[in-house]
Amino acid sequence: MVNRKVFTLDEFTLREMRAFPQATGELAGLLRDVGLAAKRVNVEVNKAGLVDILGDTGDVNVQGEEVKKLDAFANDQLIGVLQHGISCAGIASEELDDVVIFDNDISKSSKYICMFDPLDGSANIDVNVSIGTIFSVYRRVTETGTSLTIKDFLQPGMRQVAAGYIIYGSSTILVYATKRGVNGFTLDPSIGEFCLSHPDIRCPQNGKMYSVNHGNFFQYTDAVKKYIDICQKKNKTNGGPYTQRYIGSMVSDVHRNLIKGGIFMYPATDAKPKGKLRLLYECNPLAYIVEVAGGKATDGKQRILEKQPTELHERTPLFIGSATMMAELEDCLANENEH
Ligand code: AHM
Ligand code: MG
Repeated sequence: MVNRKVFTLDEFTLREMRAFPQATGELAGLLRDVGLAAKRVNVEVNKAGLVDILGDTGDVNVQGEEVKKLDAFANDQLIGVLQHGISCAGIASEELDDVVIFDNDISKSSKYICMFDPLDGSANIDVNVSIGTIFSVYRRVTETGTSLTIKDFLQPGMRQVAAGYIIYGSSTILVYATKRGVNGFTLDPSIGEFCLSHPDIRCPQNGKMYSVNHGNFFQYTDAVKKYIDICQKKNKTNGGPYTQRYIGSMVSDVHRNLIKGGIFMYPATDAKPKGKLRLLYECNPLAYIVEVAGGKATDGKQRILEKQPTELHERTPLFIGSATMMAELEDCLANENEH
């Protein structure tokens, strides 16, 4: 039997690069670096439950290394590969208060910056539920060769050059988008390569799943409650009632909805009037991916990708998913926004 050709992540990004004769390969290099960090994180995530069995509960493991929490480990891996790569001038992370500007000549002359949530859904680590890494790539706005400034990081999401995520789940998948499309690569553990498994992902226009934290229901606005009510009822046009799915790892909920069709919501609540999720490294990258795939993402009033960030760690309400479901939601929110 002749095996069909399977593209690895590297092959695929290099092939894509050929479409741009002026491309330098820096973006392909950056994606390869993120893929490398993801493989290392994957190894640690897969043995997360073994720490107790092996007795590594103290601060130092059997190799004499400090035992790190997985989110801190993921953060260090990403910074390590990007800092020592040739494509990234600096990073921002959910784990760090401030940006990290790479202060070596190669990094300074790189044209990209990267922002990430190293381990989204980290409350799920201890209970074997899927978690993920989310990342976002921008071209810097300051001159290459100079030091980055905060301006390089506070760019609206529509300026993203690429965005992606990795889910450490029943299998490990890396999905990334550029303006040319969204593609998914499943890790083949036998060869340690991400292989193209989901070419040209399109988000179904409609879906039957909605994802929201129902525990917060009484803190939502009337318009959001009204939409949830629609989700739970049968009506002629939508084929409802929809199915409720909420993992508590947004990256996994959004991935499922991207493949099967659906909507994910993290609205403002009384306790969190700006919502919970972070604009720069959670909402923007997922909004970019979902929009390139044909879906939509808003904060209830404005397109997520058009929001001008003012702070590195700012939060925003998020509504994201299949275009028809988003239109149905926007109908409910329209009245509220008029008042
Ligand atoms: P994290 O980055 O600290 O993991 O927080 C983000 C997560 C999302 O993945 C998830 O959708 C949400 O928080 C769940 O929050 P809640 O328990 O309030 O519903
Ligand atoms: Mg997160």
